[in-house]
Amino acid sequence: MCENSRRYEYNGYLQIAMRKITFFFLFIFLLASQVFAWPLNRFWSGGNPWWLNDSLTFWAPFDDPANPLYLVKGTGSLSFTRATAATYVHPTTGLVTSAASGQLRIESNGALIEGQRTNLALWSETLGLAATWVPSNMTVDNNTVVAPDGATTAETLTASADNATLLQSYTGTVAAYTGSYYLKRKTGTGNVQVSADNTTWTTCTINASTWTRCSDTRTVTVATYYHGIRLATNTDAVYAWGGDAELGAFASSYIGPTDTAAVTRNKDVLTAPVSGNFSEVTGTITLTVTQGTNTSASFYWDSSTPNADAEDGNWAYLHATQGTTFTGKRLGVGLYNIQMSQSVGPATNKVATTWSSVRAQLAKDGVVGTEDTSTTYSSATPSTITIGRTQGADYIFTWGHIKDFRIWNRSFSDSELQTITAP
Ligand SMILES: [Ca+2]
Repeated sequence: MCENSRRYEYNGYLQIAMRKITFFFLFIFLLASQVFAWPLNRFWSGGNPWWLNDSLTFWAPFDDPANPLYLVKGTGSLSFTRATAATYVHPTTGLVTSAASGQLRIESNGALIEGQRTNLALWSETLGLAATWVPSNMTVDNNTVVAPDGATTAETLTASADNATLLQSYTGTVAAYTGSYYLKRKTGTGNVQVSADNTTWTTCTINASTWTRCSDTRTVTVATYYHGIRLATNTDAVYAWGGDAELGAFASSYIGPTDTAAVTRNKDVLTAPVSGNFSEVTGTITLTVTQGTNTSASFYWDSSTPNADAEDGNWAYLHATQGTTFTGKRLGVGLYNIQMSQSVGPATNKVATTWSSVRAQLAKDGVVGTEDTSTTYSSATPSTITIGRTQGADYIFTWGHIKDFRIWNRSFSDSELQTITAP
């Protein structure tokens, strides 16, 4: 008994000692973690060097499809309008998903900003309707597999001879039109081709495991054309869905489903308030832009004054013409116009523009432009910042994605621009 109680006593002291030792090391650990965490937090606050956050006035990440207008930081709120529904590729599910009118679409590369387009292809998800989609040397089986939107609405196209086609007629003017289709290989290895004019065909690289959106752009010159799909080799078979024929030199996001009439997707209009977020005297804007194969001009952001001038009504803007230039420009009193080279998309670029009373500069992917030190700032105050589009009546769109849009209320040095835009 006595021996046992002594043992219990000893064990009790041992446990207390162990607890004390444990608490001591826990205390040391917590102290150390605070000591080391402080500078790390200072440096990495918000995932960014802390010295950039002190003057950050506005930050729209555009990374949450469930909360597309969310601001990490800012005064007021983003505003978005689009008068029609639209589709987008959901960043989590990967499915072609419907967005209601007024819903900003967030894809994996950020906010998708497009202009108005019309899908001229009728019955876009009913490719077996022979009165509209005319098969030649081809069998069409309806609703055989799961489509890119997750519903079992995709058709199987099987060639019964070489150069089997599935075509739909449309009426065009003298302009560029683009036909696009989601395709996936079922059997065979022959060429799979698409065309916007049934004369010249683009061969598309597809596989048997994922859907590929194939497109072809042709400038049409007579009234009636046929767009569609061609299988070069007899007995080859593909899955097909989402026929889309648009007036334009590149495919925009899929517009559908269509049935007896063409369907129009209206323009995306995204704006941010100036007050509290933006200073016309000094500031910096950075963003990440991802563009497809749009070869025309595209705008990343724009601002307007209450009294619009002759060129777009802009106070300042940032835009690119693929294959030629990336431009930062400021109009009115104290013009600056800095340009850098720009490659043809698809590409993702981290870009920045900065301005002050003595200097303006541009940067892209860690490289700065040629600074302009002749600038004196305009007395005009912009009323709105438009993201991904011009303010003016000509409405030039990004036709791509804007992500991580930030405004600072101070001008950045060249080295800061290089750091913040480093790829
Ligand atoms: Ca179908």
